[in-house]
Amino acid sequence: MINKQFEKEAFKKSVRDNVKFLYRKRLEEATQEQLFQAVCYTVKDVIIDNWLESQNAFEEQDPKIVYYMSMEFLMGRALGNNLINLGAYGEVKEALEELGLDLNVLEDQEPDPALGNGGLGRLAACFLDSLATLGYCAYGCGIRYRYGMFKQEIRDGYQVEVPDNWLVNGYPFELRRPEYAKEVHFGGYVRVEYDPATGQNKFIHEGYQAVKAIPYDMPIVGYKNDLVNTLRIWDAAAIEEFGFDSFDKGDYKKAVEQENLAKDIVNVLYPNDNKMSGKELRLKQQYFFVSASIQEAISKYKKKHNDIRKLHEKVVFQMNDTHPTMAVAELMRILIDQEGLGWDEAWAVTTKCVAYTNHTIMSEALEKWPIELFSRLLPRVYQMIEEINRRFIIEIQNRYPGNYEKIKKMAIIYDGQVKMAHLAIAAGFSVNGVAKLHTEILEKQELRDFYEMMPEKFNNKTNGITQRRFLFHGNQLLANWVTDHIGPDWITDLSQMKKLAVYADDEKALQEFMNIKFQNKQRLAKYILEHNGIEVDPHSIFDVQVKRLHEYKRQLLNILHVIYLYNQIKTHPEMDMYPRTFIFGAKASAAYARAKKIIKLINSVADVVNNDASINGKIKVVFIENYRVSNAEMIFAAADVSEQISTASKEASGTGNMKFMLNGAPTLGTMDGANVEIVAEVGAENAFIFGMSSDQIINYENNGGYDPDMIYNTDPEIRQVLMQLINGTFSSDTELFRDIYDSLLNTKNSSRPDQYFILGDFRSYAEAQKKVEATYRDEKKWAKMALLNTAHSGKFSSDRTIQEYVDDIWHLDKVTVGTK
Ligand code: GL9
Repeated sequence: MINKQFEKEAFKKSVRDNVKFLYRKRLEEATQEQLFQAVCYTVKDVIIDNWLESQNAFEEQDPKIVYYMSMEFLMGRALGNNLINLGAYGEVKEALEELGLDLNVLEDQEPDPALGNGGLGRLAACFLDSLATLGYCAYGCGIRYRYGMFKQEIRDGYQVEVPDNWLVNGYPFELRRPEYAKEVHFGGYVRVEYDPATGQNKFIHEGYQAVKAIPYDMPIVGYKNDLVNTLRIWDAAAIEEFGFDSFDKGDYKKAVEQENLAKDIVNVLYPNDNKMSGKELRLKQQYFFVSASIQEAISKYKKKHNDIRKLHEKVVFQMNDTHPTMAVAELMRILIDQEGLGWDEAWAVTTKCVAYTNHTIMSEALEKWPIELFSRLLPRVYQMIEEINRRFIIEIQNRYPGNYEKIKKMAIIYDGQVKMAHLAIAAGFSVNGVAKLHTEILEKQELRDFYEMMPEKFNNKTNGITQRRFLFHGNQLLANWVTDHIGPDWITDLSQMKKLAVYADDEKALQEFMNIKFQNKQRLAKYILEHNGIEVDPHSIFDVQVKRLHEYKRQLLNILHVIYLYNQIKTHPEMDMYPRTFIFGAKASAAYARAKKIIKLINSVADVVNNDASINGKIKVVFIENYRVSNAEMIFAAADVSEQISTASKEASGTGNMKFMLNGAPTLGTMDGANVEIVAEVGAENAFIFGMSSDQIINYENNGGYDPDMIYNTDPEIRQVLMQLINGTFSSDTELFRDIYDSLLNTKNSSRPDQYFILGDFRSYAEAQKKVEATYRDEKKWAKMALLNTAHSGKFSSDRTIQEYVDDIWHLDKVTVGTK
């Protein structure tokens, strides 16, 4: 570490001083939480120097900047990650030990900044890490939710949502930047005024409610390159002195309204996964951060450049899903109303500045806003969209004369709704999916008409993950082992991992590899005992499914299979089954009743199975409470089997699958999302693949013909499992799981029986599970498979993904900070 602050003695003194000045205490008197804060402030001092230097470098080198616009950034804890990226983790750990402090305990004091739901938000966080590490200038743009993702408690087997007040003790790494505050306007009306000077109409937005957007900056530390980028998340406040027009002065009621509006906007993250909420407040949140971020990007640009027509040479906005896609219209509004460009000029700039990433084909996730709501809340922005739509329809007509079907399918405004994806595609210069299969499905199915009309916009960027958090930090034993064998280059070049393949038949290496896995399993077992009160055997197979709870991810298939295995042991007590621990972790959206019922089912099955002495502990079921980034790091490290069992075509990519692979857990999965590419990298012989293909699924969906009742009627073992949902086996209330039962069959209550093909894939899944067990019994074979998964995970670094975005979409310039 080059920074003098990390000289051990200076570091120790700084920690002591911080404890003294922040809390008026001596080190020995401080609580762990206070010590955590003190250490963070010391680390922040180091970061601040690099942060300032990075700003200087950006000033001097004037690189093109990407603004990654996202409603969600699921950052995970910062302390450990910052130390790793500063290259100071070991030294700080040592210095703290000399002070009698344990870095791990301090790290555990940090709340997870959970400003995201799952994969989409975590992807944004991995991207920021890679952008800084690769030396690009990037801003994450988002919202500083007062309450992030709820904390999940399990009470009596049910999920209970508890508010996540992550800011109670203050968050040490953030910086408030009131000097960069912006105003954002809602409601009101647009007055048209003829301007005789130009002979043009002017559009004046009046009678609006104004909110002040105040940015908070979080440092994004690049790996050992002294570069520090910024995650800029916006807080909302009422307008006090500035911007209040005289008409409003002294209007108490209005002042209170504005106060409340501000509080509401940033109050809470919507806990939805792959589903749009359709709430007015959500639309406000979107516009709030989009408008503030674009204003900021433009004012930054104008400090150095005077021709707004060349904005695209220095600025690109990446829209993370449809959530920020009103950026298209907001940029048009600013360019026209504030910068004075004509429509065509503004359009030429906008369409070179904005790019869109699609993250799902789930139709309930596609954002469509009623025009009534949209035009009332954002009247001027809505006018922009109307005009974009009018011109887009002309284009469609020119291209497909007389084909009104095309207009119906592609228009931005249709049936009284604004279709955000259509807006993004019409204006964006790039549209990308997040895995090969996903992009193909977009092109052939979901966005087919758009692809046919503008194929040049479409491209794939297979997701990735940062190895700095998900191996170096989360699995330090394996990280050190890898470095001992192939050197440290993998930390910034994951393709190096393939060098491990030479150890695939080296017994000593395999033993060490599995021994590390065992130690990680012990660590997780300890966590499970402490947090769930369940004792699990680290010698058993740790079979893990952790991800959001959603029907398409099919946790239900997994738990039904557990019931099936349980039945087998009960009917064949002599059966030789390798002990297995089925580990689940998942939050369900607070309003998703069936998903929450599946959590209850998992816990009810756990109750019965874990307490049945007659099965000799052969099966244990554990539902880990409050699955989040911090415990995820530990869980991936400890997994033997990675469950990636979504209905083919539904999981756009998945990123957990990559984290398991990196940590040496073979995939048990369907040919869905990035699983397809994982199998291509590691080889089919090193994964357990089952189930219908996405073509088969899509074919059933388009043509019917799938009949779960047929399976129910002809397969007595499956029938027995389903009957147990409603015959009191897992609950004395026989109605408790009726809805789940009904959802799988053609009953009077189900509109789309088994729409996720759980029964259809059941047998094939059970077969694959059998193969898992047989393979695991062959220790050497398993070890080799596990090691080869790590060895072939190189493609799935977000460093690779980001470099592809840079090469194909963003065209950023590398920045050097200091001498690095
Ligand atoms: C998601 C997809 O469902 C995942 O398959 C994908 O890996 C990620 C990142 O591209 O995006 N889209 C989406 O809405 N979510 C995803 O995880 N949901 C959440 O983030 C909760």
